[in-house]
Amino acid sequence: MGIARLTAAEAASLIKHGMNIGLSGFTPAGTAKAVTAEVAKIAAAEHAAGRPFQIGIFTGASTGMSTDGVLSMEKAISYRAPYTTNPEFRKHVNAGEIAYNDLHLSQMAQELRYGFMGKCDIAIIECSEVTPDGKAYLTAAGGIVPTIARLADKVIIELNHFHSPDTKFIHDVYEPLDPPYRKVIPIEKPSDRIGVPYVQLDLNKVVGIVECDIPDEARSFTAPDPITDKIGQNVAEFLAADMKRGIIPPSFLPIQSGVGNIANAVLGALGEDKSIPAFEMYTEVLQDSVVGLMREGRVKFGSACSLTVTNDCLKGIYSDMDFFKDKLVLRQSEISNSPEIIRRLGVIAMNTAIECDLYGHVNSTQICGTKMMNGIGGSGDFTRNAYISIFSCPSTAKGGLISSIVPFASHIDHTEHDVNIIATEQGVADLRGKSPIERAKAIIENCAHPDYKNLLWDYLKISTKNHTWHNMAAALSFHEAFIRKGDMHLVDYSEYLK
Ligand code: 0RQ
Repeated sequence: MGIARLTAAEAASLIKHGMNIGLSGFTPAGTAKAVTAEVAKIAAAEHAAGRPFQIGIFTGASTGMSTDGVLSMEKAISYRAPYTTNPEFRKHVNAGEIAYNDLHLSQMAQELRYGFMGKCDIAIIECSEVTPDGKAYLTAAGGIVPTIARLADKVIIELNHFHSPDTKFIHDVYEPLDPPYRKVIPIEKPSDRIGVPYVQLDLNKVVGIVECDIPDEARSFTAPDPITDKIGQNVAEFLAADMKRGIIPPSFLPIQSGVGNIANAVLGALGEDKSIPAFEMYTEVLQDSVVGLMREGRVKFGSACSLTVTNDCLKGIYSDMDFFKDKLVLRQSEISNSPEIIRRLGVIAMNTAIECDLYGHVNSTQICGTKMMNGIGGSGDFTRNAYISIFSCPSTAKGGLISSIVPFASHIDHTEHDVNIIATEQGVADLRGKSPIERAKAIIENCAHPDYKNLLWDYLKISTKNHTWHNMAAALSFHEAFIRKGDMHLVDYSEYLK
């Protein structure tokens, strides 16, 4: 008999108002796309008929236009977790229309299993191949698939022929047990494999296969510019110096690198700096720059949750699988981002900040403390457990009207206790082993833009000089100046000293 074939519209008709759906994928890589686009059409029709239609979404990380994008536009999402980068979704979240639960990515699968987020009704899983006995081979990401496939009442398979069936060579599928039965996750080096290359589905739950041929929806990057190049160079020189001093072993340590333009540029610079030996990655996303570095022999091995690469890059990997299959492994997000493994391997974590404050608190998510940008993603999983945790960002944003170094972060994702290094195009502040005021001085001296240095020194002068120097009335004065006057340069401390 085999598994039934369904059209995307037939599969979408199984999804009803009030249901929660679980999606494969991690970033737009490997996300189910065909059925959700049809769900958006159902939502539009229901809303036009005056009926409610909204669903909850559980997934690995961000998705793309065919998922978060079209569903947000149709106001069809009531709840979503975790990370997202979609601009449409951002608009609707910041309008207060969607309950968005922004949690550490390593925790997503286990929080579903623990029952923190309610029931997963239907899982939609993108595969490159599925066998008659229910072995599903995933595409460009590991995500949270074994968990949603097990928890959901029904499973829909998107068999996406855009992906090569050779993805079977790069997956290592493993789902841990929950406490009190959880075992050690036996990864001792980035290349260790601990599972099987497929997700075993329960055929009683599988309602059908939707065949499609849809490209992944990863964003392309803006080309590096002099600022991102300089940040990358500063980070690379800092790491090379730490190796020379013996802080990093001569064989180097595995690298994690976050998403976005800056992360991509930092990694490129690291690859070019030949004083750093060829290294391994233990990370959540592999971006285009890493794939190039693998071909050049600068990256020896990449362990990740997803191939968040452009489609050209992805096709390049698929057509060269003999080269890549022993240099790449894709894992579930709770394994790629596992605190246990990150701490054991001594991963060097490199993520991007929106803003950093004088004491090393980092805001990665919310503009001026209120407007969601993307989410914390895996940056917290890595930062908290890293051998060295690095945050980089340009010293200013929006043409210089915003200083990325502020007296007090308007929202804190990573605390002063977890952040070791801040790097901007101006230089690098090494916060390790320093007291709060020593950190503040290092950050102003090395990282702040020259236009903002005096304003930051003046902030310390008007601060109460306890263990942490602050003037609580003026702590958010930079943000207030931007909100009221459109320019952080226009901060006026006299307003707070009356
Ligand atoms: O705005 O898009 O309007 O131009 O933020 O900034 O400089 O292009 O940098 O693409 O690397 O993104 C932190 C958002 C940086 C990202 C963040 C504005 C800036 C621009 C984007 P425009 P850039 P990037 C792994 C780990 C959190 C999650 C994470 C991120 C836009 O890296 O989401 O690290 N990180 N996960 O102008 C106002 C400021 C600003 C600012 C920047 N201080 N105030 N706007 N911008 N700083 C990934 C996963 O977990 C899967």
